[in-house]
Amino acid sequence: MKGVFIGLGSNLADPITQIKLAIKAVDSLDDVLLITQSSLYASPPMGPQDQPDYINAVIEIDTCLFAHTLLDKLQEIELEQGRVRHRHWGERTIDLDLLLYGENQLDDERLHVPHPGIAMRSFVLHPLAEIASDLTIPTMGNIQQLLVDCPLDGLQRID
Ligand code: ROI
Repeated sequence: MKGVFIGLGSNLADPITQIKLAIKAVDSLDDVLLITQSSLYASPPMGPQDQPDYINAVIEIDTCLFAHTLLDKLQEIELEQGRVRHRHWGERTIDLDLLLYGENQLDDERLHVPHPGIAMRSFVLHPLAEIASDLTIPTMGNIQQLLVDCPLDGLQRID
C-alpha cells in the first residue's frame, strides 16, 4: 500500500546522521519500499526550550505490513539507534512517527492515525507537503489548505 508516511525527528547524537541512518533502516525492512524522502529541516524545539534544535524529515513508503507490525519495526529501529526517553517532550536520539497509513483511520492505545499533530506541527506538515503536495488527509482535509494556517515557526530547509 502506498500513501504510508513516516515523520522523523532527532536532536541528539548528531541528528543529521541519526535521520539518515533511520531512513536507511526503514528502507532495509522486509516488505517496505522507500518511495520518497523530503529534504532535511532544522526546527526549534516544540516543548521545553532548553534542548537542542531538531532535524526533521518525512518519508513515504510502500508496504504490505499491517500498521501495528510497521509500528513494531519502527520502534525496533528507535531502540537500535539508542532512543532513551529523558523527559516528556524532551530531547531524543530518534523519533519515528507513523503519520498516515493510506486512507485509514486508526485509534487505539498504540496508534492514532492520522497522527493528531500533523496539522499543528510545521516540522511535520511542511516536509509532508514537499513530497505530497496534493494530499488529502482523512479528517483534516487538503494539505495546501492546512499549510495556510501553519506558520513555519522557525523551520528551515537545510539541503
Ligand atoms: N520539536 C521539533 N522541532 N521537532 C520534533 O521532531 C519534535 N518532536 C517531539 C517534541 C518533543 C514534541 N518536539 C519536537 O516529540
